Amino acid sequence: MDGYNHLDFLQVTEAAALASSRWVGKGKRDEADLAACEAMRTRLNAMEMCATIVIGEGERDEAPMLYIGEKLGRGEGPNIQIAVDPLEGTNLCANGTPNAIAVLAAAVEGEGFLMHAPDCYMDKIVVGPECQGIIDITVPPRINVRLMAKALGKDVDECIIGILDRPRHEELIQELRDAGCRVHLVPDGDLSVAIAALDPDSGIDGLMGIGGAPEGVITAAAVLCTGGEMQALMKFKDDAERTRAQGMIEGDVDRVFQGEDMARGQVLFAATGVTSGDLAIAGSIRELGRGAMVAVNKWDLIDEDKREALENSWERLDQLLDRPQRLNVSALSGRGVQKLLPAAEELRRRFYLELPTAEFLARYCVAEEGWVSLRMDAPACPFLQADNRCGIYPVRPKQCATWPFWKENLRLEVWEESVVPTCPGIGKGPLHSAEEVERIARENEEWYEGD
Ligand code: VTB
Repeated sequence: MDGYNHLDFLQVTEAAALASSRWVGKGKRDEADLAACEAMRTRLNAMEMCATIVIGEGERDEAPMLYIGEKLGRGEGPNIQIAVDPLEGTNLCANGTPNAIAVLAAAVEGEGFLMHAPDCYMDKIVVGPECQGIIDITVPPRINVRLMAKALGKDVDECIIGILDRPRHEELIQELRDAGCRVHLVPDGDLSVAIAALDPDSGIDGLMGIGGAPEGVITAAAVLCTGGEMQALMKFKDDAERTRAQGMIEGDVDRVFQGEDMARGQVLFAATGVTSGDLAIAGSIRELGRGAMVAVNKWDLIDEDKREALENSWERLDQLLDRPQRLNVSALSGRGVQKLLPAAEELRRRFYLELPTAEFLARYCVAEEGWVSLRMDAPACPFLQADNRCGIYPVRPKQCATWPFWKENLRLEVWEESVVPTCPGIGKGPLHSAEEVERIARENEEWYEGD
């Protein structure tokens, strides 16, 4: 996609990744997906282009944002077709496990092509550049893996194939293992596995198995951009799915699809990690309102090119985290390592109070009727930050951690008159059962009484 600012698209996936990274590990896949969608849509809409979503969150009636056919952009500039997956691996994000990414592929109409795949399954095989020209999805997987081993100059025993962990893959997994191959099972996200397969240094040699067809088209865009090979077969649940596909795809829908049948010409591919890489960490650090120190290991061993790439990513991190302290160290030669502990200590001191108890009590607490509590006269809690978040959240006092489940709040009038109007979290987050609420209140009280 010449003449277009590629970095704009990278910022789109970065924005989506950053937005969803705030939900990493929180068990809320829908919230994470929504955050990614909103961020991605806002960014795309601000770009000078007439864009149409060709692969997105679903059909218009089932997805409010980034649905197939949605027009985005400022309405001037080139006509661009965009395939998006704002959060590929919503479960991975919700569970805090690796491989969740924000991803998109784009093609200027007339210059590039992205297949409009229906939301059905697709059997895929993806390999990196060294295995280009040797795979064939119609032959048994054990044959493909033998050919791959030969091309890679290693034993089958050293080959690693990534596969989605699903019952439908039992036979495939068994066949590969019987052939001596190693299988890397992932709970979700075959697109990330495919990206790893394209990178000769990732340790994954190939992707096999059945995943989503829309993800397959975005994978084909990645293959086109980085080199490597992909072949696929559409898998239909029933005739209705096949008929629908026939209306969307040119040619025989039961043929072997080569990567170029799904993405060809001038195509752009952009992806940003959500649950791995610096952005995810940056997101959670910001979420907690904390500071960060970054240690760059093996600094003295990396070559000029890598140093430059590192400096560039450092600049991004620098903006995201508001100037984190950076240490260049080398665990191998020991250079700079002695600075790590004092720097970590300093960081801790800056973000958590280290005060003798007497001073803490005098500065931040009041004693009333035999109870010691945080003083709220400053004008609010002394630890409330400008962004309305708790400045000492991970170490906040019990009274805050258990609020509003205090015994005195568990009366309807008190709840309605003083808790509901003052607590922005009411009605959000997980639902607690009555027994649980009572248990928290009881424990809270016992804790204070025993104090
Ligand atoms: C596939 C795969 C994706 O979800 O769509 C999968 O391509 C859904 O498969 O990468 P199941 O119906 O078997 O759960 C992902 O793993 C994540 O979006």
